Amino acid sequence: MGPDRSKLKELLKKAERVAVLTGAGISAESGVPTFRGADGLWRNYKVTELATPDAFAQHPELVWEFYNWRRQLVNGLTYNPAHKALVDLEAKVPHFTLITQNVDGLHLKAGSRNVLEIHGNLWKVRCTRCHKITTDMSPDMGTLPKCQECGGLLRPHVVWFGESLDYPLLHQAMEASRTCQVMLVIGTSAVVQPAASLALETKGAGGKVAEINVEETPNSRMMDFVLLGKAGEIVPELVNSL
Ligand code: BV8
Ligand code: ZN
Repeated sequence: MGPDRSKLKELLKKAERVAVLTGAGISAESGVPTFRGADGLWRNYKVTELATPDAFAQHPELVWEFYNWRRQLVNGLTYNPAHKALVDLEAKVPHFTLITQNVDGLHLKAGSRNVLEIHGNLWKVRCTRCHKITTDMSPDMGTLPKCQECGGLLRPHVVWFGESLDYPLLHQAMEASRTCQVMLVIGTSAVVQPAASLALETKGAGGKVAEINVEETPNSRMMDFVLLGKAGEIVPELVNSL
């Protein structure tokens, strides 16, 4: 284990408060395609244009096809050793917060408890008329699913580009970032805001930040530790040695 990792291990051992931020890269080894991996495209549609309120307003069937495709894909997959190791880390640290950009639900499936799904969850739907939020695990919701309560059109309960995050959740994520001694940033390209700025909150408050990724990102130069490699290998090795 290099000098960097042993120093990070010492910090994690002593830390009262730890925060973790994850992105699509932590689910890559489970078979969930990353956004960058697919060049940000689905059927030649840019995801940043498809996952928007405008696209849903104009083409709700197409947007539902996109989310049903992801439901069917994720439905057949499960968590990997990196997700599992974070469950173990949560048990070893007095105050632990897991902030995820992923909507695949694999952290909760692995058994993580204090999880902030700041971009929502693929398995939840919200009525566009009465705003009722329900969990529906069906791999295919059909083209234009309707609300059981009021018959209104349902939409995926995820945060689309151009939409604000749920404020109480974002506030919790900011608080956890500002008050932790160590933040692990795992498998994210650090492009999408405001998630990409959470590590800055930790640094600004005097905490240490460590990036775990198969490659460098725009945030690497501001990191205290950069551990290059697969999350499924590095995270279990780091946590099991604590
Ligand atoms: C908002 C849910 C108020 C839906 C998602 C400031 C500047 C510029 C733009 C903006 C700005 N502020 C706001 C914006 C606009 C926008 C934004 O950031 N745009 C980007 C494209 C520039 N932000 C918003 O719209 C946010 N809302 O700010 O509201 C507002 C509104 C308008 C204007 C101003 C303010 C809402 C953002 C949330 C959007 N919803 N998801 C869905 O999933 O369908 S974002 C979605 O994309 C994910 O949740 C995630 O956040 C992002 C993808 O990023 P990653 O998860 O990092 O995945 P990626 O594939 O990119 O990278 C994978 C990484 O893993 C890579 O680094 C790779 O090397 C690594 N990796 C791969 N394999 C492994 C690995 N690492 C380790 N191990 C491996 N095995
Ligand atoms: Zn309704």
